[in-house]
Amino acid sequence: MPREEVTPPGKVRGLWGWLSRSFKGEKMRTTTRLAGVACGTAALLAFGAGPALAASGSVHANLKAIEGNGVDGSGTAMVKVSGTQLTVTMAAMGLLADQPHAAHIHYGSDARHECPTLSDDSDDNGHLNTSEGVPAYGEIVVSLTKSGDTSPKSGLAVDRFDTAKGGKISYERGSIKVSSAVAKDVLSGEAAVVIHGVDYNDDGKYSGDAKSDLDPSLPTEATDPALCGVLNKAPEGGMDTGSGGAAGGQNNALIALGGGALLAAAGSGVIAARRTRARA
Ligand SMILES: [Cu+2]
Repeated sequence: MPREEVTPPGKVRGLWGWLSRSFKGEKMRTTTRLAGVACGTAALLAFGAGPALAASGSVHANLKAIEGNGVDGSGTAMVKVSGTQLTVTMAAMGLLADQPHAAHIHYGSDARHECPTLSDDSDDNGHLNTSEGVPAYGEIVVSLTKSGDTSPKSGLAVDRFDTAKGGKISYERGSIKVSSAVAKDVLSGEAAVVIHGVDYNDDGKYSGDAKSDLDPSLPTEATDPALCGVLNKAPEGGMDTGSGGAAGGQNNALIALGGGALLAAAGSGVIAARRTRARA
């Protein structure tokens, strides 16, 4: 019975036997066997080199008012990364009501990975425009539109951004496709969420003679940054209820176990536990 010779040992034997009986012929059997080998290799790689292959996890930002831009607001943002898909949840308040607010994830490999301060006000006008913030937070890498394209090209797609009804934004969007490089940058803890749109003259709309540094057809109020927060790997103090060490202890234990891979695998669970605790 030469055909029996290709039957592999062990647990898969039953399945293999079924497959062999189902698909008569050497060619199909060879293909099936090769597929089995490929799966085995993939599984080995996934467990052996997890963090390098599987870019998954969550980052979180506390959004704070940009210095000099007259916004009395705040917010939070959470970005869940699964491979090359992002799910972004964002909540903010204190924004100019009922006007479109461009919002982005910014990143620059040579940026400072922080939110700008008045020391970045290179034209010394007392406000920070979007360009003046770039040395701090980098360029747009994802546009947080409500529909359609989410690439940097949609950075000023004002008709597709949230209009902050009552000054509040409550945003959630999943399946935001990014490159693996952007996914990695977002997970690095060095990207930032920026919500734009301010009202220097308090007239309830985007107005004034100063033109936007991004699009001269718009007033600078429409595009100057309002809120900003760096997407950290762990929630900042503000999210922590102070109950202390359980989540941190869990992290430490995982690190002690030697596990970048283990930590990455457990990451989403740890974050979920923290969120639950923070809300409690
Ligand atoms: Cu932006």
